[in-house]
This record gives sequence, C-alpha cells and structure tokens, in this order.
Amino acid sequence: MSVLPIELPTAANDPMLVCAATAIQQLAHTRATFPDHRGQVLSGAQIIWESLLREHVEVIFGYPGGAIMPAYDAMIQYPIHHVLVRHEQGGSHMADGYARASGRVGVCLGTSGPGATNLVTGIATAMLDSIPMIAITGQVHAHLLGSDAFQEIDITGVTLPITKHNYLVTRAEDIAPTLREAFYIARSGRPGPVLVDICKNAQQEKAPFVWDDAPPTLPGYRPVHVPKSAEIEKAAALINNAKRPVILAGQGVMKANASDLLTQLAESTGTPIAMTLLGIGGFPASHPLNLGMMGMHGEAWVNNAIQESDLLIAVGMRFDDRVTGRLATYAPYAKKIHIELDPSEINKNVKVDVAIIADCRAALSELLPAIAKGAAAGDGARGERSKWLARIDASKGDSAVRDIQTLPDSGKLFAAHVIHDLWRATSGNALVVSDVGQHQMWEAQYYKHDAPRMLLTSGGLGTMGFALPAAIGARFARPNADVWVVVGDGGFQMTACELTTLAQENIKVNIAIINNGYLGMVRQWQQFFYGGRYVSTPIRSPEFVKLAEAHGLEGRRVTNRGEVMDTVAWAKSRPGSVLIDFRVEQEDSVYPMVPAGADLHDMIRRTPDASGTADAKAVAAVGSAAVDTAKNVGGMAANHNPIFETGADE
Ligand SMILES: Cc1ncc(C[n+]2csc(CCOP(=O)(O)OP(=O)(O)O)c2C)c(N)n1
Ligand SMILES: [Mg+2]
Repeated sequence: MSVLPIELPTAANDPMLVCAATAIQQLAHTRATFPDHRGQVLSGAQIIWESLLREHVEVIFGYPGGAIMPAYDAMIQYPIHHVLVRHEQGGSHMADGYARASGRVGVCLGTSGPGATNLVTGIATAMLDSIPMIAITGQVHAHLLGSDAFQEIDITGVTLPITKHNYLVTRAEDIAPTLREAFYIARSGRPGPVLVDICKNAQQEKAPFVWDDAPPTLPGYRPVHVPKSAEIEKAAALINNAKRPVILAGQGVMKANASDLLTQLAESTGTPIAMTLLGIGGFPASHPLNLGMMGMHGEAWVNNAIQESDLLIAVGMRFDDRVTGRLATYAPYAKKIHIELDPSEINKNVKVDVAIIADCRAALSELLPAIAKGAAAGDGARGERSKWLARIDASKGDSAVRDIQTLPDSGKLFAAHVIHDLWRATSGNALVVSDVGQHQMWEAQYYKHDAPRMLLTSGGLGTMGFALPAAIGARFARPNADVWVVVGDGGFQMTACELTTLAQENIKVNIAIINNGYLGMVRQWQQFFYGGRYVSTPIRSPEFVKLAEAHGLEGRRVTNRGEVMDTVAWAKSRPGSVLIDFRVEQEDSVYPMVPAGADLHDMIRRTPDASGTADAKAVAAVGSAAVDTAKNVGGMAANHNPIFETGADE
C-alpha cells in the first residue's frame, strides 16, 4: 500500500490554513476516496486505522509511547487527524467533548501503563454521563502479559467497572472484529465508553483485513427496546388525568433526538418541564413551559413544583441523588412514569408506577397518539392545569426578588453577571463547555440554552479539569460553533497543560475563567456546614493573562460589570483563542441549595437583600441533613482569600 501524501503542519505554513478544522476538511476528500483494503494482508497496526476509517473516524486524540508505537508508525498512511494532547486525561476528555458535541463516537489513544491509567478519569467521566467513546491502549507483548513487564498494567481490570465493555486483543486477526464490536457497543442502546487494549505483537503481526459492516450479533446484548403498548396506555391515562403534572427531562431526550416530540408532549398536555443539568438544551430555555433546572441547585419554584405535583413524567433521566434529594420525601403526592432505555435504571432510586423501556423518541412517538386518543376522558383534569401553571408562575416572584441579577450594581462583579452577559453577548448561541464547581451551577442557571448539545458538562462524575480539553474536542466536532469554556480558577489549573494543545492545533476556543480565588464550591460547603473553616480552599493561581500570552494567545482581565459585554464581544472578534480572567466576588454562594440528603423542598435561599448571605432560617430548617446548622452561615467578606489579594500579578 502506498504512503499517502499528507502534509504535516509546519511553522512555515500559514497558521490559519493549517488550523485543525481545516486539516480535517482537507482530509475529508482523501477519506471519501480511500481505497478499500478489505481482504488484503496488513499489519495489525494498519488494521487499527483501517477499522477507524470504516467507522468514519476523522480525528483522534492521543499520546504515543512504546506499546502503541507500531500504531503511531502506521498512522501516517491514513487520513485521520491526530491531536497530540499534553496529558492522556486531556485526550479522553477531548474524545468525550467531541462525542457530546457531535453525537458521534469520540476516540482517544494512549500507550500502556501510565498512558492507560492517565485515561481513567476521562473514561469514568464518559461512563457516568453515558458518552459513546472508544479508548485504544497499547499493551505489552502477549507473551509478557502477567509478568509485570515494563509499563504493563492490567487496564482491562482497572477499567472493568468504568467501561460499558472492554477487550484485551492479543492477535492481529482479532483487531478488526473487536473494534467493530467496540464501536457498536459504544454507540448502541445507552451509550458508553469501550476500551480496547491491543498487545504490541498484535499490532506488529500481519493478518487479512476482514471487515463486516453488519451490526455484530452479541448474545445477551439487547440495546433496542420496543415500548410495550400496555405501558403506553397506562401512561397516557395517567397523563390525561393528572392535574398537577411535571415533566422531568434528561439527557436521553437529546441522545434520542426527541426534542421535537418532547415539545409536543409539553404543549399538547400543557405540562411544564423541569430539566436535569445534562438535560439542559433538550427543550428550549425560552419556551414558556420550561421551568429551568431541578435538584440541588435547581430553582426553588422548580423543586417546589416537583414536590407538589401529582404526576412526574421522567423522560431520559435517572433520578440521580443530586436531582431527588431525600428519597423518602421525594414528590410524595406524585404518580411516576419513567421513560428510559436502560432497564437497570427502572426502580433503582425511585419506585415508579409505569415504566416505558425504550429510547425516548420511540416511546414518545407512541405515547403522543395514545394521549390524544384518550384526551377527552381527562377533560376535567386538564382544566386544572392552567391553575397549576399559574400557581408555579406566582411562586417565581419570590425567587426573582432573591435573584442576584436584581441587585443594584454595587461595582462588584458577581459570577452570575458574567454568565448573564456572556449569554447576552453571544446571543445565547454559544456552545458552552463548563467545568465543575460553583461556576458550573451559575452557568446552568444563567445561560439560557435553547438548542441541544450546546451545554457540555461533566454531570455524573463531576470531573474538575473537564472543560478545556472537552471544548477542544467539541471544536473539532463543530468547527463553526462559537465555543466557550466556562471554568473555575481551580479546575482550569487541573488541565491547563492543554492550552498548549489548543495553541498547537490553532483552533479558536474562548476561555472564561470565573476566578474567585477559591475552590468555591467546597468553600461554600465549608461556609454552610463546616463552621466556616476554609481548609485548603483558598487557591493561588498563575497570572492567567500572561499564561495565555506565553502560548501566543490573547488574554484580558475583567474586574467590573461594565466591562463584561465589551470584552466578550472583543473575544469573539479575535481570530485566535482568547482567555478572559474574570475576577469575581470571592465568597458568593450558589442558591438555592438543597443540602446533600435533605428534602428537595428544604432549600437554603439567598436573602433578598444586597448582603448575599444565606437565609439562616432556611439553613436551620434543613438542620437534619446539614452537618452543622445556621450558626455556620457567615456573611460575605469580599477578598477574603489572602493568597488572592497579594497575588504576584498585582
Ligand atoms: C477532580 C476533582 N477533584 C475534586 C473535586 C471536588 N470539587 C468539586 S467543586 C470543587 C471546587 C472547584 O473550584 P473552582 O474550579 O475554582 O470552581 P468554583 O467552585 O470556584 O467555581 C472541588 C474541589 C472534583 N469535583 N473533581
Ligand atoms: Mg474558584
């Protein structure tokens, strides 16, 4: 097989011409016309790339090393763009971000031993959020397996509980069928990460390249479920007779591309929708029936509506503990319908009255006509629903008074202002990749996402350091999107090495660091529940603007509210990646807050005055769950963190 003439980027080339998105586009033609090598005898290493091409892989995020060198050596022949990451964790988050943004399978690559273990956090992140991903790792020669050879680690053992499935491949002829299965498993049913560990000898040996496009038959694996008509009928009857229904929408809606049907369900039945964190975007934020986010940091009116409802219609969500609060008191008056693809989620946390095991699109397409058929029977109940909506609407007033947006501009910069203005300045159209912490919750509360796959965040594992690399992956998936990273000063430092990857790939990702000088979310828990003892949460940061500049990127610092809109507009106007260091109030907290394990309706609220302190009465009320009580809730002392105050950059 001849070596393809692939021009590698060099400094001499026009940087915009060799930017990564362009590289992928340039390779698209070569991919489309790539010769069919089925039946030819190839090396195992070549078979890896042949298989990835057959699975329409266009970009892969990886880092080389001894046990994966044959695969890297063969890579040059193939029209797949390789992104050299700076740490394998970054590679796994990039593959994950690519998958979340595109709906396709993301692929990452690493060597054996430490390369493989570095992938673990990203694999677990993908597992907890059901993201289709393939992680390929090199492994020592098959004859050395089990001998503690150099860089040998039992990565299939390590990742057994955090992958949907994994494989150890010892022979070249097994590579293609294994990768075929791996992709099928990763993307079918409830998606998830699959790891394929390939011994070095399997990469070096030769075998005929055999590829079967048909879906593999895997005994015992049934990813497709057809909704049962009896359950559909029962669900339709419950819906038609409900007076105070609420729909709970999760990520499964977007995975099944069922946003249109969800909208029909809400509109045709006059039912409001509460969103999980990962469900955001599955139903437009601007729709009048969208209540907003539920759960630990959900809006008070949303959590109260859930607690008062007489029917919950859960669609593609899994009743995570951050969503339900204390199970014993969760939605006590509600019958529950659960539409969910994974049977193991049914009755796992919340006992339900009707379970429809199917993908959301399949389930809703049968449920909608069934509801319409029985609609007349439930006329009485339907009449009650406008009263229900009015009641929820009225309860929003209280929250509006407490909302930080309504406070007069005191010259202080609150994270909520930054997010709100980011939303305004990007016309609500940015693809935001948020990290984990307070800023993540403020993003969810204040950036109104109207379209699917426009908020990517680590929900299940809550992985700090996710955002920057995941945004790089997302950028490859969506080269025309306005991609923004919203990240804390702590989380940014966890994977900041990927700034170099960003610079080398010459792609545009704008970075908004919500810099509060603290591991803010942990500081908030210390404030509320640990006597205000800020142990190891004040955090020093490098001068972020200079860090950006050291990478050839532009950066600015913003310290007051009036500068936010202009700075975001400036960032958008620049051709390259831009970093903005937003110096926000240090000791602000995310409200409302349901303490872990408390009743969903027992929320700590922001007091409706300018101090921003928590509502002591509310904290006292949840004392049963909180470690400490109201005495621990202190006021805000601006610029408390001495590290922050005396930072070397000042
Ligand atoms: C890898 C990892 N380690 C620890 C945590 C626990 N944790 C959750 S939020 C948080 C603080 C995040 O701080 P920062 O990135 O500055 O964001 P902020 O909360 O200040 O907005 C920590 C330490 C985590 N989620 N992930
Ligand atoms: Mg912080």
